[in-house]
Amino acid sequence: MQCKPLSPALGVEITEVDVANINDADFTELRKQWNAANGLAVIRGQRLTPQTQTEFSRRFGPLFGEDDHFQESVKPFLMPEVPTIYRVSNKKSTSGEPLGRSRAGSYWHSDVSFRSHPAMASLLYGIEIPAFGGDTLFASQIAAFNALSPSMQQMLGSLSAVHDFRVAANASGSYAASDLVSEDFDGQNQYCHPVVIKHPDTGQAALFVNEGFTSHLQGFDAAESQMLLQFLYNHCTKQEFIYRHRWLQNDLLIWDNRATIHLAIQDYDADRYMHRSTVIAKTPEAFVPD
Ligand SMILES: O=C(O)CCC(=O)C(=O)O
Repeated sequence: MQCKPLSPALGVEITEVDVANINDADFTELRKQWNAANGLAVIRGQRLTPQTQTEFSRRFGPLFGEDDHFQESVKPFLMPEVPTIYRVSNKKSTSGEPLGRSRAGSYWHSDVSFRSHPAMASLLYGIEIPAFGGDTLFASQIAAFNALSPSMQQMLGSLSAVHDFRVAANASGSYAASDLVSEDFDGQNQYCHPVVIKHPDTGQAALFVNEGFTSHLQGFDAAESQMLLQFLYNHCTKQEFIYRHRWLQNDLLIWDNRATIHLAIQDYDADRYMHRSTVIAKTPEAFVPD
């Protein structure tokens, strides 16, 4: 296995590994490299079926689609025969049916942060890639936290934020209203998390708010909450915390939603088709400095 850093803030490129047939020692090493790279691995040249992607993903933990389910309106985009695979695509079948969620992630977010058990790792496998366009941006929320002053870190450490799927659902251009169903808003897609969380493997602190799903800071009035959150959104997406991924066919990206946020750039018309599997996290814990 060869590993090469991708940017100062996050990301490691891994080559010379076949994740469909990875042994335990190499899996342990891969996971170590992933954590050391602040939770983003770009693994090149993989050959994955929906089944082998699911089996590899399960090594990280239980998956959405089997141990838990996504919000209801995601259902049409799951592979009927392999419901652990969420299809992300702008393609349509010959009869005009969407072959995946189009415009998925067109805002900064951490996957499923609106649940008590949000996403831990997301694994996105690039099957059809435009010749240019359709890059994905990742921002390290560990680097973003570390760059704040000690006073700001301490203040944020005592705060909690409500995450709510409604925020993305109501944002213009993100979801077609026709995709949404009433079960999306039955209460299970809203949860209050600490603003600074502790990574369970590394003990590092990371900011845990995102423009896509965070609705407000607990205990503040609307204007105060809006002001503080806007400061954080501007801060946590600064250029120095970002890696921009230009996809190659057969790339498998693994990102840690407890350490990163991401945004998919919607600047292409060419066909793009990807398979995502999503590992369920434990409920994040607040970071408490020593
Ligand atoms: O299409 C992409 O590059 C990323 C999609 C996304 O944001 C997601 O799957 O959460």
